[in-house]
Amino acid sequence: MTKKNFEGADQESLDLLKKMEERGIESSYDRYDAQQPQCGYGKIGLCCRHCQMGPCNVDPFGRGPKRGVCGADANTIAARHFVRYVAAGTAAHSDHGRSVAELLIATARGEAKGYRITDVNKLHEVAKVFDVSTEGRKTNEIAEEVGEMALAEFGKAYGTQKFANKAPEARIKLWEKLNITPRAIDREVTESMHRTGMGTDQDYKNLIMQACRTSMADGWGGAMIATELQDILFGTPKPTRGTANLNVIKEDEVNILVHGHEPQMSEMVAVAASDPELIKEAEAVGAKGISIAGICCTANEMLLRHGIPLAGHMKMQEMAIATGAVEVIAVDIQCVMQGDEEVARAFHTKLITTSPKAKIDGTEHIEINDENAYEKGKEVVRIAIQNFPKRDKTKVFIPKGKKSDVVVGFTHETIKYMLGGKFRASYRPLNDNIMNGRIRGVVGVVGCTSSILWPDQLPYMELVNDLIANDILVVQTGCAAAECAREGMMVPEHMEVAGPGLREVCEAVGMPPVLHAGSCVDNSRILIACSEMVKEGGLGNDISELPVAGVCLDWMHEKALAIGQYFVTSGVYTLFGTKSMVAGAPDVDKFLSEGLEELVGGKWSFTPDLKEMGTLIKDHIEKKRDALGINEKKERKLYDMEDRRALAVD
Ligand code: NFS
Ligand code: SF4
Repeated sequence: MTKKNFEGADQESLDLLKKMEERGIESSYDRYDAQQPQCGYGKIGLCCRHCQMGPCNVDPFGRGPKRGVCGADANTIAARHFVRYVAAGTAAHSDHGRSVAELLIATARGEAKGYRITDVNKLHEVAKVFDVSTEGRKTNEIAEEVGEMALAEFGKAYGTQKFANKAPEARIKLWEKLNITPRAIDREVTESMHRTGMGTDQDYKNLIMQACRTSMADGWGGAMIATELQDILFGTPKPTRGTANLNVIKEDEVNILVHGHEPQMSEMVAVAASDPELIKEAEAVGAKGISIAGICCTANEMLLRHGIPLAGHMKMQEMAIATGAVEVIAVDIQCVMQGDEEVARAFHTKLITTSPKAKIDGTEHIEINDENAYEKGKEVVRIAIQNFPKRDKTKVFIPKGKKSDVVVGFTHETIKYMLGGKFRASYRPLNDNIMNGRIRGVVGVVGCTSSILWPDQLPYMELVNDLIANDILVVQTGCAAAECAREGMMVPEHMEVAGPGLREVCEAVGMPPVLHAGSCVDNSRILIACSEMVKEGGLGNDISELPVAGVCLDWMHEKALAIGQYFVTSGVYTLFGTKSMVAGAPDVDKFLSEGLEELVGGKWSFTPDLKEMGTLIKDHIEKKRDALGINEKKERKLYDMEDRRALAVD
C-alpha cells in the first residue's frame, strides 16, 4: 500500500486494512498499487484486442500509429470498447433476471421448496404488462404464465421489450423513431458482440446507437424483470429499519456473510438461520445465535426486504472477512473478488460458492438451485455452526467505531404511498413539491465503490450532502447507497443537513432526505418513478424534461456503464466521477456528451472533480426547471397557452 494513512472518514475500514497489513494479508489496495502504472491506452479506450492481428493501440498524441492493423481508427476502437462494456453489463443484470424468471416458474409449479409468491398485487400488475389474464385464475397459474412471458423476453424472435411500454408516450415514440426500442435481450447482447468484432460496424455513431438499444434491454428489460419478479417472490420493499457497517458482525455469534446479487441463495440462508433447530445447534457450540449480514447488492436486497444488517459494499468485502469472526461467506454471482479466497484462508473462514456460473478455484462449492435451495441453505448454515469452534479468538478484530441506523425501502411504490398517503397514493404531492420549488429536483446517486478510492475518501457523502442542502431529493441504489447508509445518512434525522424546502417535505412525511431504493437492478425502479412523474402531469411530457439527473462517482463494473447508458437513452443527464473511458477518441467523447442529447434528450458527463459535478447537476436542474416554466416567482403571472401565443407575436 503506497498510501498508508490509516486515519480517516471510514475509520472502521481503515482499521481493518491496517490489521490486514500487519498480518501480511494482501488487499485489493495492494494489488491496485502493484498494477501501477496501468495501461494508458486502455484507460482512454484506445486499445483493441478483438482479433489476432492485434492488440492494437492508437496514439492519442498523433506521434504513433493512427490506426489498428485492420485500419480501425480511434473512434471505432473506442466506440467498440464502449459497446462491449455496455453489452457485458446488460448480460450480467439480465442473466440475473433470467434466473429470477426461472425461479418464479419453478415456484409457481411447486417445484421450489421454501419459496412462495409473496406480493400478489405486484404479480397482477406485471401480468398486465405481459397481457396475462388474471380473471378467475389461481395465483400460481398467473405466476407461471408471467414467468414464462418474462423468460420469453430474452429470446423472442419478434417484437420489443414489453416493460418499455411503461415509459411515457413521447419517449416510446422517440425510441421507435430512432429504432432503438430494445428487441430480445439476448439478441441485443449478441448483436453488440457481433458488430464490435473485427471488420463489422466501423461508424462510431452507429455503434453508440447500438449501445443505446442494448443498454435499454437491460434497464427496461433484464434488470426490470429481475426487480419486478423479485418483488413478486420476496415482497416489494417497504420502509424498514436496519443497521449498517462492518461492526454488524458479532463477536459472540455464528457469523454468515451473504455476498453477491441474486436473492435466491441469501433468502434461503436467512430462512435457515432462523430455524430453531439450527439455532439450538449454534448454542450447543457456544454461540449466542446465528447472525447474517450482507455484502454488495445482496446486502441491499436483504436489508430492504428484511432489515438484515448490511456489513459493507464492494470494496469492504475483504475487510469484512478480515474481522476474523466470519464462519462462512456464501457468494453467488458478480462483484465477488477472487482475493476473498486468500483472505478467508488467513482465518478459519470458509468461502462457499453457490452458483454453477461462478466458482472460485480453491474454494468449496455447494450448488444451490431452485429445487434444493432450502436444504442447501441449511447445509451452509450448519457448516458455519461447525466452523464456529475453530474461530481463533486472538485473531478476531471487529472495529468498535460507528454502527449506523438506517431507514430504507423506498421503491417507487413507497414514494407514492409516503407522499400521497395511504388512500390516495399518487405522485401528485411529489410533482407539486417540485413545481412549487420546495424540492428543486431529484437525483439518483447510484453504482459502485472501487479500490481506487481509499476509505478516507468519501465523495458520495460529500456530493449527496451538497445536493440535499440544495433541496434536491436523492434516491440511491447499489454500493453508493450502502456507502451513505454506512455513513448514517439514511435516517429522518439527517434532514438537518437538507435545505429548508426539502426538510419541510421530509418533516411532513417523516422520511430521510436520502432514499434507499435497492440494489443495482433496482435502478429500474427509478426509471418507473421518472415515468410516473411524467404521467402525473405538470412536469412536461417526457423524462428528458424532468429536473432530474443520475450520478455514479466510483464506478468499476461494466454493469455501471450499462446503467448509465440506459439512463442517458431514457432522457436523463448522467454523470460519472471518472475521466471519460473514451477520452482518447474526442469525436466519440463529444457524441456521448453532446450529440446524443439532440437525439435522445439525455447525455453523459465524465468528471472526477466533485465541485464541478455538483455545479453541473444543479445548473442542469435549474435549466430544466426554467424550461418547464416552474422557476417563475409565485407572484408572477403564470402564462397559459393564450399568453404564450401573444408573446410569440410580439
Ligand atoms: Ni452494482 Fe452490485 Fe456494487 Fe457496482 Fe458491484 S455490487 S450490481 S456493480 S460494485 S454497485
Ligand atoms: Fe487491431 Fe483491428 Fe484486430 Fe482490433 S480488430 S486488434 S484494431 S487489427
